[in-house]
This record gives sequence, C-alpha cells and structure tokens, in this order.
Amino acid sequence: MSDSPIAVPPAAQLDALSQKAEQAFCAITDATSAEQFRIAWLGKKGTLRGLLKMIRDVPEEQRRSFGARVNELHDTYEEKFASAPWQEHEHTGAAAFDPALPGFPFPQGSLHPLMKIRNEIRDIFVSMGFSVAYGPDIETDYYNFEALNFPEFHPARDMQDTFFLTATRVLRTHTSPVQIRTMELERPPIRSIMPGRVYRNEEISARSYCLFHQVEGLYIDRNVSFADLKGTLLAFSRRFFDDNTKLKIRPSFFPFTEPSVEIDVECFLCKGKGCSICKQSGWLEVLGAGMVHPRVLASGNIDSNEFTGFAFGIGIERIALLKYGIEDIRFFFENDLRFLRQF
Ligand code: 2NM
Repeated sequence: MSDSPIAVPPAAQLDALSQKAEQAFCAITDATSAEQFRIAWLGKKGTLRGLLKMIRDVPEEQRRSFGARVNELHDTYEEKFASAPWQEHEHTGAAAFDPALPGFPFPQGSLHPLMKIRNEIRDIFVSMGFSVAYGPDIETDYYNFEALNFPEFHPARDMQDTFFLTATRVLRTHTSPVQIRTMELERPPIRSIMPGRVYRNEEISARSYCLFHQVEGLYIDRNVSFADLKGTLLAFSRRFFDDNTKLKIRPSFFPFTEPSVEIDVECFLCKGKGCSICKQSGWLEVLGAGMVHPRVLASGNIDSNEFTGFAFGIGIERIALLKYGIEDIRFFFENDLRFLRQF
C-alpha cells in the first residue's frame, strides 16, 4: 500500500456501492449466483471486506464516520446473506425435490417513476372526492380543439404543433377532451380528474418530448368560485409537496378558461431560498388552471347561468424531473433498466 493519502471513497460513493450491493443481492436467483455474491461482496477479496481494510488508512477526522458506515454496510449484507430464506437449501442439502423449502426470490418489476407520481397525484384528489376518468388517445378535431374554444386559426391547430392523423383526427394534445366527454355524460356536481398520455409535435430535447403525461381536473357545480380553485390546489400542493407550501398565482391565458392562471409552488428543496432546482427563484412552475370558459361549459351542455367550474392541468414529467432531480426527460421513455431500477 502506498504511503501517500489513499483514495477514500467519499459518502456519495458509499451510497452508490450500497445500491450496487443491494442490486447484486436482489439478483440472486440460485445457488450459483448466491456463491458469486458471497465471493464478490463478502469474501476475503470481496468489495465490503476491502472497504473494511481501508478504514485504518482514512485520515483521522473522517475515520469514525467512514468506519461506522462501512461496518454497517458490511454487517447488513453479511446478515442478509446468512439469513436469506433460501439458505435452508444448503443446510438440508435437499437431494430430492422438496416443495416445502423456501424458493429463491423471483425478480420483480416496479412501477415506472411517472406512474408513481401519477398515482400519488390521483390518490390525493380521490381522497378529496374526485373520480377518475379516461378517454381515447386519438381524438377528433372537435373534442381536442373546437369544443375547448380554440379558435380556427389557433397555432396549436397547426401541423407544426399537433400530430394530425387525418384532416379531422389528431393525437390529443391534452387530456381536456376527456372533460368535454365527461360533461356530456354527467350532470353537475362534477368532480373528476383525467390522467393520461398526450402528444405534441415538438423537437425532441432534454426538456421536451413528442409525448408526455398530464393529470387534468375539473370541478363544476353551483357557486364554484376562484376561491375554491385556490383552496383545492393549495390543499393538493400541501399534501404533495410540503405541509407549509405556499403558492404564487400569476395571470395567464388558456383558450378554455377565463380567467386563467399559472401557479408556482414554493420550491420544496430550498423552501423558497433559491437553489439549482428552482433556478434561484425559490418557486417552481407546476400548475395551470382557471375558471372554465362559458363556451366550454356550453360544449358540454352545461348552462353557464346556473353552473360554474374550475379546471387545472399538471404535467407529470415536469414534477417527476424536479422531484427526482433528473436532467433529461428522455430517460423516462428509453426504458433503460439501469435508470428504472433506481425507483
Ligand atoms: C390546464 C390549464 C388550465 C383545463 C381546462 C379544461 C376544460 F376542459 F375544462 F376546459 N380542462 N383542462 C386546463 C385549464 C388545463 O393545463 C395546463
């Protein structure tokens, strides 16, 4: 061993190693891979033993915390390995097939990070009394634009921005068409959210992709006001982000709502102080919302003299990028297991 200061894995590398150990442990499927794990991680020349030997070479100030973490990591996996249910195979030396012995673990999938976020959002609104509605990915021009008060020459109606399948069929550019379908089918009070995949004919980059996911919501009843919109979205934000989250509501424009707003949520990472996630602003743009335009209510055969409502939209990718600190939206669509296994 050289006498110059040795390269001590910093905390972040210990985290990575601990993740790798867990992955390797979870990948054990039979006696051979169990033995490979033992040799690679716990054996005399194994990674965890190697780390234990490094402790004495760590500079004094860091030795205690480094040693504690390495010991914990080593003991965890020694214990996990020794007490794994399939170890019984070894002890009984089961020569004949014994169906009573515990099996080796079967590799299990997990939810895609986008679906995790979608489920969290959905569960919060369901707990507030919203139902969940779905609709088709292929929509007519009527449901995607006309019923939602997009004028005939609105830029979203251009081939540049929307995937047209035929002159009148499009890949939906938002889940709002489901809201029109819901209004056609149900009478107020309507309290419904619409999660789903939407498509935009955009140049693909780290920030935008040709498809993404939304949760939109709609609340229509007598006397629904802008205060209800604020209260509902504040309650949602406090459940989803943080108990004390503040909102900043800015005027905006959408064809289907009037007035329209964009809502910033106080950055959950720095609590508004300014950090790299919120680009030093202290705020994250996460929601669009507004009072449903009377013409949109009319499309749904709802009398705007009797009923009012609010609607909102949340981009799932955007929240997932922020929450997990991912810098490129394309990771969500490549299905690389090295990415997906982290969730
Ligand atoms: C948003 C922002 C603001 C919205 C409006 C409607 C409908 F159909 F009721 F008019 N659905 N969704 C809406 C309003 C969506 O997404 C950013």
